[in-house]
Amino acid sequence: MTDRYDDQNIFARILRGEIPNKTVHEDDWALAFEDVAPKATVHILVIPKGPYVDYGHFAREASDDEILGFTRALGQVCEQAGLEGGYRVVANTGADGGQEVPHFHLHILGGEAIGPIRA
Ligand code: D5M
Repeated sequence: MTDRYDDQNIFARILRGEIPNKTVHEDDWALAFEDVAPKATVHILVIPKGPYVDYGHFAREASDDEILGFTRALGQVCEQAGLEGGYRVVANTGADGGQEVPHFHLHILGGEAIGPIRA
C-alpha cells in the first residue's frame, strides 16, 4: 500500500475550508464532522489534521503528540455524542477495507443497535 498523500482528496479540502461540513469538534489535532451519507442514526467522521493516507501510515509516521491528541479527540467526540448505549469505531483501510477517501479517518457509528460485525 502506498503512503503517497493526495492533497486534493475531499477531506484535505475540508481541512483547508474549501468544502463546507457539519463540524462537531475541532482542536489542534483533529476535526470531527457528520458523515454526508450516514450509515447509522449517529455517524461522525474523525480525521487527523496531518496528511496521512490510512491508519498504518498514521501509526508509523505521526508524532507521539499527534497520536495522543487525535486519540483524545476521538474519545471526547464519542463522549459528547451522548451514545450511552454504545457505539462502533471503524477504520476502513485500502481497497479491500472499502476505503474511499485517502485521508485517514475513523467512523463513529451509534444511536441505534449496530449489531455484530457479521450476522
Ligand atoms: O468513508 C468515507 C466516508 O466519507 C463515507 O461514509 C462518505 C463520507 N463523505 C464523503 N464526502 C464527504 C463530505 N464532503 N462530507 C462528509 N462526509 C463525506 P470510507 O471509509 O473512505 O469508505
